[in-house]
Amino acid sequence: MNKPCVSRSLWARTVIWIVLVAWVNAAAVAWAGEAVTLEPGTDGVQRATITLDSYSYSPDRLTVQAGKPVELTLTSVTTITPHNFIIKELTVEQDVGAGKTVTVRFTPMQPGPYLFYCDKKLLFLPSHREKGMEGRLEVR
Ligand SMILES: [Cu+2]
Repeated sequence: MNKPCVSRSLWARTVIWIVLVAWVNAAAVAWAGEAVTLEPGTDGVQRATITLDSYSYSPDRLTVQAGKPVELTLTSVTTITPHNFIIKELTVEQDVGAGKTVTVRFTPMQPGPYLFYCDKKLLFLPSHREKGMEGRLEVR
């Protein structure tokens, strides 16, 4: 009578362990972010869609070519929290309301690394950027 119980509990523990390991690995992948290289379309525009969540951009590493227009579709998947998308050196600043999708267009002329981030914050709390809402645009 005891044996099946022991093996059942062992099995349950193994399943829980596997789920935990899978969950931790999935989280690690999310933290590592995603990198994409944009290819110009037939019209010469380099397009990508970025998903905004609290507090991340996905993908959060983009590589583009200098001198060609970049068009980013920014899609927020939050229900309440508003975000934005800022590249200070390129004078890009775009608000993205909760659950909204907006496009932002700019043409980077100067090769180099640029950071994009969200500077939203609640009064005394850290900004979204400080919570990790930051990405990198590599202009080549
Ligand atoms: Cu934000």
